[in-house]
Amino acid sequence: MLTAGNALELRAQVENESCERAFDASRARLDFPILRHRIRGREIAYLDNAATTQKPQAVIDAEMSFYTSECSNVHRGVHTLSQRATASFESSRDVVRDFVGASDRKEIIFTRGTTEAINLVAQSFARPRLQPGDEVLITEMEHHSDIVPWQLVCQERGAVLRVVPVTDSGELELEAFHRLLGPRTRLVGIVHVSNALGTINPVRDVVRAAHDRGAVVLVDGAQAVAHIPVDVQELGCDFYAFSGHKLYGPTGIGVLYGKRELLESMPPYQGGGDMILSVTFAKTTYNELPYKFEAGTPNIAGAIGLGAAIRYLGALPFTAVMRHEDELLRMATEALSSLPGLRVIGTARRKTAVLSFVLEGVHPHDIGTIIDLEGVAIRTGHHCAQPLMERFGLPATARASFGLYNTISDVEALYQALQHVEEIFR
Ligand code: 7TS
Repeated sequence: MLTAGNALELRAQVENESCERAFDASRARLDFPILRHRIRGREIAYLDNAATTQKPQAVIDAEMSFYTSECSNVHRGVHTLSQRATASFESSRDVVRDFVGASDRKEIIFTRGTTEAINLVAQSFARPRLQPGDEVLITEMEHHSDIVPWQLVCQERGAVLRVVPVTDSGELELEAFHRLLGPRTRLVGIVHVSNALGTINPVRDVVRAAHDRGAVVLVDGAQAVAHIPVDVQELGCDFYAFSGHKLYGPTGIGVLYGKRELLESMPPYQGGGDMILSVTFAKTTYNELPYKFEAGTPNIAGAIGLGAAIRYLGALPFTAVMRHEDELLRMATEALSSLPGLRVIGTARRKTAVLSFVLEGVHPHDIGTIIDLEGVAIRTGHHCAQPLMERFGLPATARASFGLYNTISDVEALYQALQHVEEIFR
C-alpha cells in the first residue's frame, strides 16, 4: 500500500534519480596537476589509487594557504594567526563529522592514518578490557594494520585471535562468522572494502550480530570512504578508521571515529601537550574529547588539507562518481578476463574500485615493471595482506585500482600494456 510516508520516500527517490548530475571524469582529471605530467612521453594511467590517491589543486592550495597565511600552532595562542589556524583546523573536524555522519564533533579524533587509529583502539580500548581467554574476531581479508595490532594486544593479555575465512570468490563466509562470534568475543575488526580484492563487506549485518553478542565493532574504512557512502550511525559501528591520503587528501592525517561513551571510557593513547587539563607531578587530569587522544602538535596542515579534500568530493555528484568507478571496474574486468592466462582474484558480488589478477607464468612484479614502461602504474605484491595471499595460494597479485579521475583511456592503456606482457612471455 502506498502510504503518505512511503509516497514521500518514493518521490524523493524519483527526484533524486532525475536530478542526478552527470560526472565528467576527464574534466575532473584536470583538477589533479600531477596527471598532466607525462611518463616516457605518455599520459600517466594512474591505477594505484588503493595505495594512495592523487591530490586535487584545492587540497594543495589549502595546505599552501595554511603555510603562507595562517601558519601557527593550534589551541594555545591568543594571537591572530593561532586563532586562524585553530579555526581552520577545527572546521575540518566538522567537515569530517558531517562526511561520516557522526552526531558529535567530539567523536572525531585526528590520527596519522588508519594504522594509528586501529592501534589507538587496540591499546586504549582493548588492552585494558581483554581478559585471558577473551576473543578478538577479525577476517582473513584484513590488511596487516587490522591484524598485527590485535596480535600484539592478544599476546599481551592472553586473549585469542580468531579469523573468519573467505570464500573462493573473496566473500566473507558468513556462516563461519556467526559460528565464530561467541560469548567470549569482545571485539570484531572488519575491513569495509578489501584493498586486495575489492570486496564490500556487509558491515551493517556484522555490526548487528556482534552487538547482539555484546561485542564492539571496529571498521577499517581505508578503502571505503573514497568509493562508497559511509554513515557511521547507519552502520552502527563503534569505531571507524580511515586515512586522508586514500581520499584525495594529504598523507600523515587520518581519522578515528568512535562512539562518544566508548571514547569517554578509554584512557589516553599517548601523553603530552594538548591532551591535558592540568599537570602536577602528583596528578594529571586529561582534556575532554577529542583532545584527550590528540597528544602533541597535530598535523595541522594535513587536517586542513583533508577538510579541503572532503569539500572537493562533496562538490561532485557522488552517486555519478560511484557509477563511473563501477563502470570502469566492470569494463576492466571484462577486458582483462579475455586475456589468455589471466585470472581475476576477487569476484565477490559486491565490489568496488579494485581489480586484482594474476597472469599464468608471469610474476606480478614483472607485470608491474613492464607496464610501467608504458606509463601504466599499478601495484604488485602481497598488498599488506599476506594471510589472504596464502589463502589463495599466491605470493602476490597485480592490482589495478580506480579513482574518480580514471577514464576508459586508462583501462585501454592497461589492457594494451598487458597484451604486450603476454607477447613478451609467450
Ligand atoms: N587498511 C586498509 C584496508 C588499507 O588498504 C590500508 C593501506 C591500511 C589499512 C593502512 O592505511 P595507512 O594509511 O595507515 O597506511 N593500504 C595500502 C595498499 O593497499 N597499498 O598501499 C597501502
